[in-house]
Amino acid sequence: MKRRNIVILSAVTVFFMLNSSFECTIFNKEGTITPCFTVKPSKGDLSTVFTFSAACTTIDDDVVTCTGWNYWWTFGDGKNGHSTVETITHQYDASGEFRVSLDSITCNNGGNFEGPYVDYVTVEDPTANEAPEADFNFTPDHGTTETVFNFDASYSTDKETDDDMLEVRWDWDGDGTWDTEFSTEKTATYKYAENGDYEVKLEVQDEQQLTDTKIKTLNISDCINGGEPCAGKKTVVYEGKTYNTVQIGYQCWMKENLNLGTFIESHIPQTDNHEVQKYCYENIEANCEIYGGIYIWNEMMEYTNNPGVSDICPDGWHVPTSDEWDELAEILGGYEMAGQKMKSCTDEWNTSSGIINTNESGFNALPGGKWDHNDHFLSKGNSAHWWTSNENTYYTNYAFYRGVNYIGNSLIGFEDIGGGDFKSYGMSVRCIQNPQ
Ligand SMILES: [Ca+2]
Ligand SMILES: [Ca+2]
Ligand SMILES: [Ca+2]
Repeated sequence: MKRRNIVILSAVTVFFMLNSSFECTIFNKEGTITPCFTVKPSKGDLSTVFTFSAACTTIDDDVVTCTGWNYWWTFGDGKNGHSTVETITHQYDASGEFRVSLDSITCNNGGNFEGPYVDYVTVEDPTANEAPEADFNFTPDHGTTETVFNFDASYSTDKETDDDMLEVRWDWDGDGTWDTEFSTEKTATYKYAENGDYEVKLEVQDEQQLTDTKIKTLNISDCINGGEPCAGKKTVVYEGKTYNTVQIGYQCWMKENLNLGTFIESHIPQTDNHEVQKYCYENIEANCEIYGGIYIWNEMMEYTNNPGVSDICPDGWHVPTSDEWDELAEILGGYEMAGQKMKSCTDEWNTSSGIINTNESGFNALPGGKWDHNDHFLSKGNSAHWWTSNENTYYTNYAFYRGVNYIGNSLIGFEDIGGGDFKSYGMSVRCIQNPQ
């Protein structure tokens, strides 16, 4: 605008130079009028009444003989205006950028200024601008209170506003209060102080202040869900069911309990009948899909006693021996803390103890409970129990097992003289791959 003013002032000077030879008494001095106008607002839409004011025009004190001024306007939309006061209003019936000029200021008793003085107004059609579309990503997709999350709103788009002019703001904790001001910076980091499910809200604003929001949920928990599948063997298909694998140290385990054989109700004994039979918790077969089958020790060992050799796990796999369970405990930092790293972070577990499961190992132990030979199903939600392939050699109607409980962080299963449990009890079976 400044540049235009300079051009116009030169025109004014030329005008007075040309007129100085006229017999015009009211302009008795060159350059006595410096034309100017302002417009408010400078930008609007079809409903906006624009006010143009020539109040910024300066008229030299020497010009005193004028009995009344006239202001002559052109609004740039083919319409003209005349006012006897400094201001005039105008409304547009189409959108666009309009060249407005104060063409001349004339005096009733002769003499005039001829401009023009020019400015521009922008009239926007609200239907011509569409709201932006908000979108964002964050990494990692879940974490703990130690995790620094990276948020990226650059997936947001707008038809009219350039990406780098779009403004964004965040409500990371979903409390309804914006945690940042609007900014064109699309990436940000945030760390959560407490566990929970959070609704992350992004608002995007275009240059015409149209907005859009996007909400995504983010979970903060102590759950780590570690563990990678075993190299070259992500899954094992066995008798029509697919089992995932997980590498824990140098051991390769199935990630789920074995769910093999024919479901029978628990009042019917599992017997040496050349058919694998299973119980399902509370005699509900769907529980076998979640927690695996429940087997008495002899059924699991195929009525032999060859630890690590003969059992119902598939070829290349076997029921872990006591030693292999010991090795697992050692890999996970000892029996006292292994259980926490083995238990799933899922809500099958009784949480009343306040113990936090991390599943750091990826073993993903679910609380499938067990069955006793008085035909009671026990402890689903509270504990998991897996057989070892070793019997108690002092009390040979006993065999050893391992377990985890909702109350503690340990992997349990004492192998002293009285250790283990009746072979005629029913427990879960987890298979481990044969040493490679
Ligand atoms: Ca837009
Ligand atoms: Ca907030
Ligand atoms: Ca059987």
